[in-house]
Amino acid sequence: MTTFLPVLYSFRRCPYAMRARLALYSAKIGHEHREVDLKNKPPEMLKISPKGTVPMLQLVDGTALDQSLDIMKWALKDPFLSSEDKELIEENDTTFKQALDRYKYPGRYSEEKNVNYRDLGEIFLKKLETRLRPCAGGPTFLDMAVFPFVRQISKVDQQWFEAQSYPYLTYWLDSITSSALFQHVMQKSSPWSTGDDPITISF
Ligand SMILES: N[C@@H](CCC(=O)N[C@@H](CS)C(=O)NCC(=O)O)C(=O)O
Repeated sequence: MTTFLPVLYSFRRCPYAMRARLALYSAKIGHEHREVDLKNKPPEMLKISPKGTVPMLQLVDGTALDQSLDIMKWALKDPFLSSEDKELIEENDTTFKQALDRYKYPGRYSEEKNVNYRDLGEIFLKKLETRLRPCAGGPTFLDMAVFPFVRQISKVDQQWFEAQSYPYLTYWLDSITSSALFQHVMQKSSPWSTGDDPITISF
């Protein structure tokens, strides 16, 4: 018998795809995983979502969700988000992400002279330090939405990050990084192409 499942087009290291996978796996939503080679995107994906970004979740009715936050909301059944959480996610996806990219890849973007992008990123980290705590019931929507990006900045220069005073943020990062959920989400797979055996994620 053929079972139809949503299909997730993903890229292991993409922080947007990571947050979508965290939500799908924590909500235990069975799906087919298709790893995408971003330099050679599958035509099946481009056909239903021509903008060609990952993550993209194709629902069983054919609808394409091509924004990571929409995938998270769908997986977590439109959870209530406080205005504070919404603002933090918005800041993560705009000013923090811009600073992160410019700090991580100096020279790749148009950068303003004399701007220290790591310092700019720290404005957000300082807010998170007062806000985030590991949650006994597993990561919250906010945790999953910002974690992949905070993890990235902590790894650009790990020695520097560890020398800063972010005790709560560090504890929060470690608790998610060492979780079974995160290990599951970060499993490796080869890029998918037409005709490959499906990789089914089931719970
Ligand atoms: N706003 C999108 C952004 C997704 C995005 O930019 N993903 C990157 C990979 S991390 C991508 O697919 N870029 C297209 C490419 O590299 O060709 C979302 O939240 O899902």
